[in-house]
Amino acid sequence: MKLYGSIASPYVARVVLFAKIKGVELQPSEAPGGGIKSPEYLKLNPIGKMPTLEVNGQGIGESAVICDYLEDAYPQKSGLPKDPLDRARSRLVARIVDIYISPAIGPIFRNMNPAKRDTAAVETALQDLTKACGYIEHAMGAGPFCVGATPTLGDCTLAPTTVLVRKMLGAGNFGVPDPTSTPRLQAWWKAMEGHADCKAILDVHATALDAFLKTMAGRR
Ligand SMILES: N[C@@H](CCC(=O)N[C@@H](CS)C(=O)NCC(=O)O)C(=O)O
Repeated sequence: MKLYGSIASPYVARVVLFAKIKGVELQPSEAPGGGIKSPEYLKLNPIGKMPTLEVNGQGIGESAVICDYLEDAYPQKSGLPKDPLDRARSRLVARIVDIYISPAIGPIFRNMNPAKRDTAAVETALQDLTKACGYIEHAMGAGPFCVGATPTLGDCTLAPTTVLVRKMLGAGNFGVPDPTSTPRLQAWWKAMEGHADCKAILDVHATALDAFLKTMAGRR
């Protein structure tokens, strides 16, 4: 089994975190053929995005589906809570990240440069982002993690995205309060940082993301 992609990607970092909390060691490596648009990579994953998990020569794309696969293939240690309602909460956090937070990140990411900013697009995206963080808080159960006392799927999905949101809002001078800094989300983040395995992966992710954002800023 091989994971392709860069740890700078929140989608790749999610899979690495999820594998780790399940006791599966999974480090990403460079895409075959030299990149995610190479014919070799596209054969495994025609979507041409990272990550891809290669299992027995077959490619599985989409980070959420890769996490589902890992949960099915490595059931010994679950990455979801035990209680059905708690499982739903953890999955709901992950779903909200994918369908409400991620779409709001795109316009913010493309408008980091204040001199070339589409302010209307940014304003809408920031409002969507703030609303989505509210949905996340509503989906969360008793903490300190998204659901309970240990990290599960929701945490692994939310954490790298939170890193990205904080870095973008910090670097872009958007003049809005960080929607991930509410008391519940701060308590959640503190729990993530207090979890040695999660912190180690999030630190590597954050460093790689810094380098990526610096490269992108140089092109704007
Ligand atoms: N829905 C996909 C999104 C993956 C994604 O957008 N990955 C980005 C990196 S963060 C990518 O590969 N972008 C390259 C491209 O779109 O060409 C997933 O969950 O895996």
